[in-house]
Amino acid sequence: MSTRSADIAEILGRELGAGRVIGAGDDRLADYGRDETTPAMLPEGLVPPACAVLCEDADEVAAVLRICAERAVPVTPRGAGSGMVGGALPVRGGVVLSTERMQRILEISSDDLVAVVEPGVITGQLQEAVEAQGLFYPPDPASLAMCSIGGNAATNAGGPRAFKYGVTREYILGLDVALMGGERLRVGRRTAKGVTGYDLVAGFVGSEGTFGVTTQLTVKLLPLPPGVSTLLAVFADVRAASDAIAALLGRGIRPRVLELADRASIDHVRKRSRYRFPDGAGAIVLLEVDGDPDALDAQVLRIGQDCERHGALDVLVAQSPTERRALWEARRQISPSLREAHRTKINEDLCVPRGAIGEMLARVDRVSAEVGLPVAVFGHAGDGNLHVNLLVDDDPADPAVKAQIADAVGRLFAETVALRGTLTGEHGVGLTKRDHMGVEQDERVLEWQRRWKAMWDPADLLNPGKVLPARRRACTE
Ligand code: 2HG
Ligand code: ZN
Repeated sequence: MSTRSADIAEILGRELGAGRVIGAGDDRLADYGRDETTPAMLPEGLVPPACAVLCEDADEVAAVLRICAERAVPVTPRGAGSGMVGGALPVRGGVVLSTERMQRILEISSDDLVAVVEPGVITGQLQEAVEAQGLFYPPDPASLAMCSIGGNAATNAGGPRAFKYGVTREYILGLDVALMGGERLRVGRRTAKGVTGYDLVAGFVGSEGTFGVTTQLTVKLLPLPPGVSTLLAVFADVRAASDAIAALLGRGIRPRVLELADRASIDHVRKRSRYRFPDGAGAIVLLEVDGDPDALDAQVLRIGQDCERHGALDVLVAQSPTERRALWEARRQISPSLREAHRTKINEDLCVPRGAIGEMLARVDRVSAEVGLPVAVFGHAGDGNLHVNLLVDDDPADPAVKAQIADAVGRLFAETVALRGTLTGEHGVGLTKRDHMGVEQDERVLEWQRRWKAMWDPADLLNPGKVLPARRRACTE
């Protein structure tokens, strides 16, 4: 049975209650056709949603997936809408299924070191709730004040602390998911270890809402580190900073955070920042260590001395929790301040092997100069994960500017892969990188992924058009 998209809002309203459905004519619907993705990065011809459904529990999620599957209506799952690659934007219209109202923290167990949560829980709120009990949920995407744990699982989000603690996948033990058609599954476990069967959790995490919709997560917690100390090393330029990073990594130094920002990023964020970055800073490296408070001072001193030995012009240690917060606030404001200052920012989150960070930065500079687009680079340098932002002030719809952007992005991806890197370290593929997947992955690898997707969603109705590019040729091998 096929249903006109106009009718689906009415059918879902009848099933779930009108209060759950935002349909055509409601101003709020436009919000469900956009997220934090730069519009110029999106392909043309996206069909906006016919309606958005604000589900309140797993039964409602399953009902939406059943009703839409029966009527061949596409469904685009959505968390908090903080994604930067268009992963939660409908391509073929249909229904946006939002989990934003599923916000309950169902359990925090200090005995088992787990929390059980609904997908709409805001990541920063989960962190506060567990920290109040002396526990720790490490993944910290820069958007943690607004992003949701379900969206983090869908994209396998990272963040600064991934350097020491790893990304979201390492903290998801178990998932309840609803599949297109309405079937519900519980995958994974609650235990610290477990190897029973294939690791379906690992497959669902990072599948960008194309396999199923998460309705509950069991996440792993750690004891809260008793002390934290943050320091800022200032360098003459990004080259000096990346040489120092290489030297620190080579010496086996493992802070929990090792972030880099270049001059352009620092200069942009000054306007929005309470933290006063030293005048003329050409690059900064933000480091943070945690652990036994009695041992932290010595650790910080050693790292500071190492930074100085490797070219830092200055090393500043945050003297109070307020100063530390201001520093982090400034770091998290880099992305919004770049966006605010330019007509368009094209943000890629390239990731190269740690040993290639310096070379990648040099290649980024070369691409920027050759293509004629200024660039700001910052991010999770300890992981080789660089947020390369092309800053565009001309009209991105102008065909010449469009071609310039496409040229720059194509070259950045080619350089990344040439250095044995990967196109996205944490933001995901979504729509913006979908058609570049072939630069990194073999057609046969893509084909196996298409088969995997088809296993969960044979009619291609759940978040269609994401992650995997259209088939280029029949796969015969
Ligand atoms: C960050 O680390 C985010 O601040 C955003 O991942 C990155 O805008 C960006 O390029
Ligand atoms: Zn980031």
